[in-house]
Amino acid sequence: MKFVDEATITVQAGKGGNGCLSFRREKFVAKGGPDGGDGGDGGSVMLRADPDLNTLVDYRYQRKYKARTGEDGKGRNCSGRRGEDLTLNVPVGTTVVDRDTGEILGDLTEPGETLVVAQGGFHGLGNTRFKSSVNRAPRQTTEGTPGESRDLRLELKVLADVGLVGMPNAGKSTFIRSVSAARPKVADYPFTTLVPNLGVVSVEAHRSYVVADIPGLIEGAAEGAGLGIQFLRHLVRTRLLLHLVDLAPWDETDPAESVRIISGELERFSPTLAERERWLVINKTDMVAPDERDERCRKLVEELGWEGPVFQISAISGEGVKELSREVMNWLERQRELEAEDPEYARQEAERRQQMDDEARAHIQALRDARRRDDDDDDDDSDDDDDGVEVIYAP
Ligand SMILES: Nc1nc2c(ncn2[C@@H]2O[C@H](COP(=O)(O)OP(=O)(O)OP(=O)(O)O)[C@@H](O)[C@H]2O)c(=O)[nH]1
Ligand SMILES: [Mg+2]
Repeated sequence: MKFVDEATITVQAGKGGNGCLSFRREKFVAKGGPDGGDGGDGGSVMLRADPDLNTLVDYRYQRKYKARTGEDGKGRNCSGRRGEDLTLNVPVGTTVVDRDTGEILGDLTEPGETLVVAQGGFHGLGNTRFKSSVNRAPRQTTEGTPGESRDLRLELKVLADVGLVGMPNAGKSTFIRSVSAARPKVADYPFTTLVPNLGVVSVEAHRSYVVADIPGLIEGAAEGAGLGIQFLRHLVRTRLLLHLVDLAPWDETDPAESVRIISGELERFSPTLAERERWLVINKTDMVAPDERDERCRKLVEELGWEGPVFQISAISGEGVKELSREVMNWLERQRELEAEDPEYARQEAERRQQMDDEARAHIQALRDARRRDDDDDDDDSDDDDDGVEVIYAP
């Protein structure tokens, strides 16, 4: 299934049914009273987080969604039937943004969670409702109100505790294969991984965490080079980043330099993300003679002035992998405890996440705008993205 982490759709709720104007007509009853029923409410459009979905691909093909209109009221005081709601299933981890206002309408992070994204119209009243002692034959009714309509952007961010970052070929996918049952492709060329992969790492029974392997980053990624940085947004929900670096790259590039490049890209993408807990994981230690390993790693750490935790592993042989995995588990558990025990800490953490999310969204939007400006230079009739919506730029 194609992994798609962004889609734009239009949702339109149903209009409310109109109230009915009607009078009772019966044999031998000269003036029957009013009997016009109310209309039915219009159907709403809702989104529901479905744990069995992991892509927004369906929303790339169909973009317009409409809920049913409420039925008009009828005579004999019959109310119209309400319009059926339309429920759209989206993957857990989908954020819903109103494209016109930029407002975040909601974040569907729990399986089964639902969110009304377009409220159905309210029903109109039939003339029965207007009967009073002074007006026994009211001719008044009201119309159903229109349903809400919205342009939405759906953004999927995978839910993982740990994110892997690093240059292409650093061994991120090999690492996730060695710690979990996930089987992403591994190859000796850059950009093997094109979409995020998730792996569940079981440290022991009932102790597990989720790790996300995202495509490699290169210098200039924050400005769109390589596969760009839109994948970085998947990291904003993680708590811990593992920064993988190849200790002995075949092209003899300097490992310290590649660590710095990635740090720079993270910083440009989201300063808050760059400040998150990040551990240096020096990979491919098997490529260096045992008596040189420690010394080369020490030099690397010293050159970087790295102050956080450092691990040496060989993702391919599995050396050091279990130890790292256990440390990750312990750290995550401590973190969860802290959040559970200290409401102030939990509040700050939520704030940091929000900050990362805002920075990520602003950065991606800026890139999108820049791309659009480039397109406009080439072609004056160009549309917004590829969804056929015409954009009018404010002067
Ligand atoms: N010798 C050795 N080779 C490794 C190790 N880890 C990964 N490799 C090799 O390095 C190459 C790249 O590994 P991947 O896991 O695909 O790297 P990646 O970081 O996922 O790369 P992208 O998906 O392109 O970003 C493959 O040929 C792996 O077999 C290791 O610990 N030792
Ligand atoms: Mg990979």
